[in-house]
Amino acid sequence: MKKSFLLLVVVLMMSLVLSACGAGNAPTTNLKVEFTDFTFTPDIFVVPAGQEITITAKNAGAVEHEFVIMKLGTTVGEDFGDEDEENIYWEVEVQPGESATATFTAPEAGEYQIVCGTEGHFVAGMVGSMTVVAP
Ligand SMILES: [Cu+2]
Repeated sequence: MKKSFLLLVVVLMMSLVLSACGAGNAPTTNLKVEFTDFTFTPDIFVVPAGQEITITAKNAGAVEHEFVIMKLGTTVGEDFGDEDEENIYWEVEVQPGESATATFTAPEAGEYQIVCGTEGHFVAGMVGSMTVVAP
C-alpha cells in the first residue's frame, strides 16, 4: 500500500516535469516578450542556433526597458555597468507604451543570460535566460 502510493507520487511528479519541459523547450524563431517594471514575461527563451530570430517586444511598463543578450560565457556581475557593454551579443530597447519588432541571428548553442540594461533594473531582478539549441 505504502509502496504503491509512493510509486504513484513519483509517476505523477515525473509526468508534471515532462509536460513542463515539453511546453517550454520547443525552440522557436519567433519570440514574444512583454516588459513590465521590472520583469520579462516570459523570462525563458529557447531558440535554434544560427537561425534568424524575430522578437516582438512590448513595453507595458512606465520606463524604458532593454532586452540584452549577453555573449556566451559572460554574465553580469553584481550590477549591469560599463564593463558589461563589451559582453553584449545583441540588444533592443523599447520605450514605455511602445512595441518593437527586431531580428537577430541566434548564436552558437549554449546558455545565455538575458538582462535589462537600463540602470538599476538588473538589480531589481529584471533578468532571464535564453537557451540556444543545435538545429
Ligand atoms: Cu528594465
